[in-house]
Amino acid sequence: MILIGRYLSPYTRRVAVSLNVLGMPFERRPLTAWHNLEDVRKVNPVGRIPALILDDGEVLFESSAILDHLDQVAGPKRALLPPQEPDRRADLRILAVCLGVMDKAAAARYEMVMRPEDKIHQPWVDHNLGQVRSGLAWLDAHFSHRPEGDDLPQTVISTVVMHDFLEIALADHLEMDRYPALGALSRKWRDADIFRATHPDIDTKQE
Ligand SMILES: N[C@@H](CCC(=O)N[C@@H](CS)C(=O)NCC(=O)O)C(=O)O
Repeated sequence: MILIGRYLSPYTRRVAVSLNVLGMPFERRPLTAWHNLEDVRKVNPVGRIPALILDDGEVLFESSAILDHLDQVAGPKRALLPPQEPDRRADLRILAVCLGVMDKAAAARYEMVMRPEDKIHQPWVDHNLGQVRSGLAWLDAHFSHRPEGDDLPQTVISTVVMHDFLEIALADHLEMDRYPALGALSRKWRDADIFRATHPDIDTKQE
């Protein structure tokens, strides 16, 4: 399998960590829509990362659709998202907030980095950051009630990846110490090999 995308993308990275957790080997091409749009369009008509090229050449895109396929291949006992209700919908709720925070963080960041400085619309940045903060507060309350475990379900993988992304991409705009349960979860996992092997620094060092 070949994973297309850079690890600064939390969507790409959650797929990479999941592949590692499931013990599924993969190669990676660290492309982005900004530097390699034509190549990214060849694997995703919308021109976004991640995409996963399967061994038979079929291409999957959208991180949730890719992860759904990996869970199907892994089977119900190893799947990272519970296959049965009510656990499944409970975890999908958490993932919806986690992905919403990623989307809103990306929107705030794009507004700040893609526009000329005099065209940045600060109310739109603030709007998105407000949504990031309220999503983080909800997730922090959730994880403060969750018993510490050594398992790595998709909810934990995506939350740790999302937390790292915010610390790298929006550290000057968010007060991450307001979310102690998320900080504790991140500290517990971020140095584990399975996360370190996909740290965004890996791509920076390749440049
Ligand atoms: N919902 C998508 C989001 C993917 C996404 O937004 N990827 C970003 C990188 S973090 C991208 O390729 N952006 C380029 C663009 O939107 O032009 C997923 O879960 O895969």
